[in-house]
Amino acid sequence: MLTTIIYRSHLCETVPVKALEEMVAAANIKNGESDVTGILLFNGTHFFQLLEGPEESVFRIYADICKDPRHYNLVELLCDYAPSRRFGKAGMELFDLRTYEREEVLQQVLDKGTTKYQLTYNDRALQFFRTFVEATEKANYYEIPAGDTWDFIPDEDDLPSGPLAVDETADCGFAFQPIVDPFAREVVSFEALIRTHTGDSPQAYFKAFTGNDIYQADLDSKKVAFAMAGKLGLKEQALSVNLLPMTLVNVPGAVGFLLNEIEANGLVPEQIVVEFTESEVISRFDEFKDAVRQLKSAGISVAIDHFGAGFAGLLLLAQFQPDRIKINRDLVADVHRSGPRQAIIQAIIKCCISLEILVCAVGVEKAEEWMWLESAGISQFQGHLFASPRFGGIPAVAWPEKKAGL
Ligand code: FMN
Repeated sequence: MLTTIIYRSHLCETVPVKALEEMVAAANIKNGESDVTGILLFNGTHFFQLLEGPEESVFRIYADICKDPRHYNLVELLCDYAPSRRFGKAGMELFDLRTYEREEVLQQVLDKGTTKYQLTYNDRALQFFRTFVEATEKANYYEIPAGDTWDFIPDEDDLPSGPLAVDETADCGFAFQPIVDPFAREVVSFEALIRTHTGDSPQAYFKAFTGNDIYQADLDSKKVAFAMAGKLGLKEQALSVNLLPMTLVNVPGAVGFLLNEIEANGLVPEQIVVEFTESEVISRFDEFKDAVRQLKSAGISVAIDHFGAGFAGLLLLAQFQPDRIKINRDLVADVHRSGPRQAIIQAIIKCCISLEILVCAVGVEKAEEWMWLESAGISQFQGHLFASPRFGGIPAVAWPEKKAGL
């Protein structure tokens, strides 16, 4: 199937521009043999390339290009299919934008077109060319250093002394995972993640319940969460717990129960954040709104977890504004390499800035993801890169340290 990939990248400082000619000559032969066309633009700093041809060949060549150490910060902007080739000539062509007038280079690209009437500016691929040539998106190119610029070393000295807060007699247990602000070197809050009493998964815990019992179990488990948090001495930071929206609707006196348990364990409502999952919010919106009203009037904050997972989208923020949102891990994964993920996260951030909603990125596993998100304006992170959940206790945080000599 005829496939088009467009990406943008940054030339390494150590690579002389002259060396590009040789690379293009070799690529011209390789592309020609694979029936692939590569139109490469270079503006003195950044590359922009369109690859077009049979799917398997385009993916193979693109995989080689991604591994090429002569460039970095490669961001895939488009991966699409087309009925016919935009650019007939297989091979490779380099346009050095410094030697062309802007309009001229676009015209040159259009002149490569197989059938000119197809190359209209309605075409997304062509629009990407125009945007790159006109440099209108440049403010959004976050130039992040290589991931190995940083060491992430767990700070064991930070660990509280004393035993883990596991209660053998309770039905369930909790693992605690910090949400951190790495530049401030600060733990801003903890999330209590439900487990069985032996530390097994949430699914293993909830599978014992059917029907409405699940809501009672959901609520009762918070007694254990607050007791463990109290024992662990989480007095300063915020504490997030997850709740099904229907728990507040179905279990009479649920908010009163939460407030009692919060107080009984030396905590205050203002430090508690109740997280609702985006999908559950959407399927029961009216009930959810009522539950939120009750929580907010008790002083408890509300967060939407898994935001952007595809159930609600930004419309949710028109209907209800939480105190914070947690961006879904599927959006965060490899964000530094993906134009679409970057565009969506930037839109979420922009919205949340206007609405004064705090944004946290969840599931951060790579230094590059963290650096890109930090450049985009996020300062709170949760993920294995910094700390994995620890059953019954608080894990050590691996704060980023710049490697010596970098
Ligand atoms: N190699 C290609 O075969 N086709 C290309 O279109 C192509 N474009 C490239 C664009 C840039 C910006 C850079 C830095 C490299 C490009 N390369 C291209 C080179 C590949 O990354 C890689 O070096 C090459 O495929 C290795 O080929 P070989 O294993 O046959 O030597």
